[in-house]
Amino acid sequence: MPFFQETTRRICLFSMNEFISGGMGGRDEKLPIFAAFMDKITDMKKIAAIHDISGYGRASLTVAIPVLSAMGCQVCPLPTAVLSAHSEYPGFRSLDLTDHMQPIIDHWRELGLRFDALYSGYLASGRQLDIVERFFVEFGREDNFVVVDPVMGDRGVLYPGMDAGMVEGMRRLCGRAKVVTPNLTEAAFLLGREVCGARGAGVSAGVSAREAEEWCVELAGMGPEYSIVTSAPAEEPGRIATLAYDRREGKLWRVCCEELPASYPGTGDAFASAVTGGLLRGETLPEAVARAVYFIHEGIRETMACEHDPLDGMHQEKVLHCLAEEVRGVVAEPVERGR
Ligand code: PXL
Repeated sequence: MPFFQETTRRICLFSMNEFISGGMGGRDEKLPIFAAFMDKITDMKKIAAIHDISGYGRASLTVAIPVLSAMGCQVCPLPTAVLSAHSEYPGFRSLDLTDHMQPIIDHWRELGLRFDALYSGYLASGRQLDIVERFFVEFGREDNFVVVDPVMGDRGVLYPGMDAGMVEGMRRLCGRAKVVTPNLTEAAFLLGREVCGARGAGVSAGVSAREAEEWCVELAGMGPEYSIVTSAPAEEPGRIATLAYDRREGKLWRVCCEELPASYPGTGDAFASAVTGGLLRGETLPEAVARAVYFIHEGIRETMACEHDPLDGMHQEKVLHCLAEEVRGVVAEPVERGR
């Protein structure tokens, strides 16, 4: 079956989830799931998304915009840099936009813009950290929230261009956030923990499931209400965990799934974007995290099933429907602490 027909068929066949089961306002009940989902959105959320845009390789804004759009949010990009391709491609070129960020913010102030979420990811310089921090202070309100995805590294190492100063700055920025979403490597750098056990190896090498849970709780001590750690080890072999801690409730959640033998750049951006969209939509922390894990897991499975260049990222285009449908086979379980 040609690609388009197959995708359309799948989108149409997915069972209606509870989000769309509450009445269709006179429209046909068998509307395709995306249309039905969008019909329900009457209060369009606006997100200021502060990331680079990488021309090639799915990462940052190239990922965040489609994910958040598919969740019915308006994305307002504040680009930090334009890259020829993301920084894992050898020889990438980068146009740093530090000097252009404040004029964009100034115009947004003149326009009187208000955002429902302020969401930062990859930042290209130390000065950008200061600009973003001031932006959070100025545009943060009682009724919006800040998400910081402290994009710095993976598999035990920092990305090219990241250094101790950037780590320190990210720590400060995390202190301004309601939600932080580091992977295990970034969590280690933020907490000043040893990461050499994981260097270049499987992400979870050298860190136990229990230690990763402690890191997740400790991150919330830096200020955020919700700390989420991805690519964490699970207790059962062959599985991988995403951990989420709600500081106010004192509750830790674990979402486990099968560890697939592949990893793609940009999946962290897709994950953080899906969590942001879910929270904006009114999902609870465990609901938003379970949906984001489901989306990424399905995306990795679809990518592995196709001929692909791993550096080019996850084939998210094929699984955007996961953001609107019922989550299946992935659950957030409460973790009993101090066991
Ligand atoms: O996916 C994180 C990311 C974002 N932006 C750029 C990157 C990366 C990861 O490699 O290189 C430019």
